[in-house]
Amino acid sequence: MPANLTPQYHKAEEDYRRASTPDEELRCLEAMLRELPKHKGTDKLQAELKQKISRARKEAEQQGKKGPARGAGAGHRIPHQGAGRAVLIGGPNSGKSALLAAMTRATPEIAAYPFTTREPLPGMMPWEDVMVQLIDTPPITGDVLDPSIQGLIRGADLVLFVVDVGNDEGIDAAQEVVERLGGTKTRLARDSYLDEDDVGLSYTRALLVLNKVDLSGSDERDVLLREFCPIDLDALRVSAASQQGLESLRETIYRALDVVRVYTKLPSKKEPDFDRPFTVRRGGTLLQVAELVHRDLARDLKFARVWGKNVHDGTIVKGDYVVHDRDVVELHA
Ligand SMILES: Nc1nc2c(ncn2[C@@H]2O[C@H](COP(=O)(O)OP(=O)(O)OP(=O)(O)O)[C@@H](O)[C@H]2O)c(=O)[nH]1
Ligand SMILES: [Mg+2]
Repeated sequence: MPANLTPQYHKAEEDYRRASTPDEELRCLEAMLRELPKHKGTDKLQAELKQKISRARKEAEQQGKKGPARGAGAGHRIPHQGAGRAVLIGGPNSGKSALLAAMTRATPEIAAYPFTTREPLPGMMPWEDVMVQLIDTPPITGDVLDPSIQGLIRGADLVLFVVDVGNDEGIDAAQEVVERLGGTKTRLARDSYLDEDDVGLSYTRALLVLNKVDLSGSDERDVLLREFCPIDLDALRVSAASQQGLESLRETIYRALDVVRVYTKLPSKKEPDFDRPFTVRRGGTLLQVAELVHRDLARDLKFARVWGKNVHDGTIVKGDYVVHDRDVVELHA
């Protein structure tokens, strides 16, 4: 990779990874080509992008003939909220809705028969002083994959793959989910990234959530799952019913989002607003924080004073300052 790719290029690339329809993929690839600095060092990348665009165009045309694209449907309309989005997926009856109900104030239908959940449903999970958006989804089986789920997975910051280790059927159901997703271009992995060679093949960071550990035999099924199902993900053992492991699940979800919290302070006020931190991805800049506060502020930002563990109190910084967790910034326009 040439070192001089612009932030605009990286943004287009990130949008591409999250694209949920072939049409969107095509638009993002075109944006990447537009944003790519054109010189000798990027010749190879330009050629690769053009090839991908041509392949994506064909896929988009075929999709156009086939009808509704993956990513279409209700899930597409749920706006992003909070510090990040984690999507609960899994086989029928695994306890996705029970987990949503246990960790947020949402009130999904929970029942002992499969296909209870028909539409994606969001809820907000509090963690310390931030909120994380969780989304419950309809079940995935060998035969059924709701078109909205792939779009939700690709657009998620994190996927929670829920497996029922309280019943033998849970292991088979998990295997079906892995196989079903394996036949698509939407895959789960330890990190989110794009396949360099295959157009539209996108990996989303995921955690394995082994649910119903309150039931007997869950330990042995945990071992069975690893033996028979090729899932290379970090796992947590929880129970939506007894609440066991939920505190550590909450924390793991928050940490996996890899965001930092920044508190803003008005120049005219003595105290920062500690109620409502803004969050940006680790490595994010002051300018990104200013954008979250107000678009105009990002445009007009002159400097900021920062208080935090990594700077002297009141240090004056510019928009390119990399913010740290729990920094307090006083923005001056
Ligand atoms: N013992 C026990 N039962 C649970 C637990 N979590 C969920 N259940 C039960 O498992 C059944 C299915 O739970 P749901 O939350 O509806 O499962 P789901 O994954 O949303 O199911 P679908 O919407 O059909 O995909 C219900 O009877 C729940 O009460 C748990 O941790 N322990
Ligand atoms: Mg459900």
